[in-house]
Amino acid sequence: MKNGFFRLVVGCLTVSFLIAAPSLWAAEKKTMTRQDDFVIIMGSKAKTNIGKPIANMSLFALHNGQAKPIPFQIDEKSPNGDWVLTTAPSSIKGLKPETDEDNGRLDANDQVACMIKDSGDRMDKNLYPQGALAVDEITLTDPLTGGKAWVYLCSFASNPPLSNVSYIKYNTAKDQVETSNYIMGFPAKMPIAPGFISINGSPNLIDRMKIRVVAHILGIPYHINENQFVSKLSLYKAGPIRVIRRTKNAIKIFKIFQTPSAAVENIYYGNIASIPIRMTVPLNVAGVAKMFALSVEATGGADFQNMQNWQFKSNVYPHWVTINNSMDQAEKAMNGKGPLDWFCIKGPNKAFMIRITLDRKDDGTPQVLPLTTKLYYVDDAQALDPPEDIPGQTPNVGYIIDGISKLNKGTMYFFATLYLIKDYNDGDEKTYLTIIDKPIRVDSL
Ligand SMILES: [Ca+2]
Ligand SMILES: [Ca+2]
Ligand SMILES: [Ca+2]
Repeated sequence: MKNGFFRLVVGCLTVSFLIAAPSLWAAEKKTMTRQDDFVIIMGSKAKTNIGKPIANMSLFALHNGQAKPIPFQIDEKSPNGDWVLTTAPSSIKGLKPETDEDNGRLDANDQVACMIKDSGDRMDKNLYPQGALAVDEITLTDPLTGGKAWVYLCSFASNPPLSNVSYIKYNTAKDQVETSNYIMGFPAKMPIAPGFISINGSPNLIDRMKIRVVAHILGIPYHINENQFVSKLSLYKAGPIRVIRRTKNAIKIFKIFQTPSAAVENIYYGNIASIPIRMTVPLNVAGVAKMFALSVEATGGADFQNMQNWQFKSNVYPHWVTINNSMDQAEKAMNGKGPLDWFCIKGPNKAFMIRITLDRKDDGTPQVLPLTTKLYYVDDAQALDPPEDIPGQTPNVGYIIDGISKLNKGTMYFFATLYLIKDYNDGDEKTYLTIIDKPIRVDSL
């Protein structure tokens, strides 16, 4: 009797352990607290789905015990690493949409994009979406806190279940991207740079983006400004997570000579605009510089408007100064300080942050360039800075880049990232800086 009771208890314990084990596994909850990052999963990480048609895929996350499709998109890159852009703007004739060489199948260099806020708990296999033929479990880890979350890339026979949520819209008629955080429009004359930025309902904050270069050759100064850019809109790819938009750009020098045109793809998310630039320096500038006594100083940034009484801070002087059409002692002192990593301008319920990254390649590996950055800051409506559309600098903020004449031959990477922040609270820039500094780790089996 006693023995029988004992056996019964042990039996029950074993049975309840067997039942508990899978549910304990499934109960591995999301501990990731990051909200603002986008996540890029390389095709190479989706080993079960690789080679399958992208049109049959969907991305899932587990919320409240249920697997649900989340917003995502898959963007292809060609074997040589160029974006495959599938749509031509209706305003432009003669552009041929592109296809990847595998004709729409997932391969190693294609990218699955989603937002970290949509990730979920870990999913037990018995909760995998019905009809899924292949599932890749992707683990996302915050390297700062160890917080974890999961998403699941799934292939179906056809008609994959999709989320109907979208974070961004590309209005091709206006050449404008629209999100709940911001609207950014591009002038037909110079579609590479925004001429209109509204954050969280603000009026247009941009006079124009400015690029000013002064080169001295044998002591003679040459000036280049953004009016000498010849920029043309090209193909794009739009999805619920991001818009990849290509322009083709050349620079006119001395009104007669035009550089070869280079394709630039800017990537717009719901809260971030990413401007990666890959430049190939065709010759050893340092050698030429010595021969021709060449020195080059470039300033790139934005001349703003409609920012009266907004506040400004940057890593070179991390205290708020006020934009009020006058340069106080602190503003004068910080102007010209470096190295400049980021600056942030805040207004009521919103902020605009810009960061330039020169110290890494597009895959995140370190890059060493002889370039230095300094803050350019002028808050003065009387100080004209032509060519401009709104006279005066209210404020005009940017990066002074030095050392261009020391560049060596080769390929270099240069990223500008714009953060368009809705409901900004003082100190939020820290969480936006971690997006690049401590990127979310993406792992798969
Ligand atoms: Ca590819
Ligand atoms: Ca492909
Ligand atoms: Ca101006």
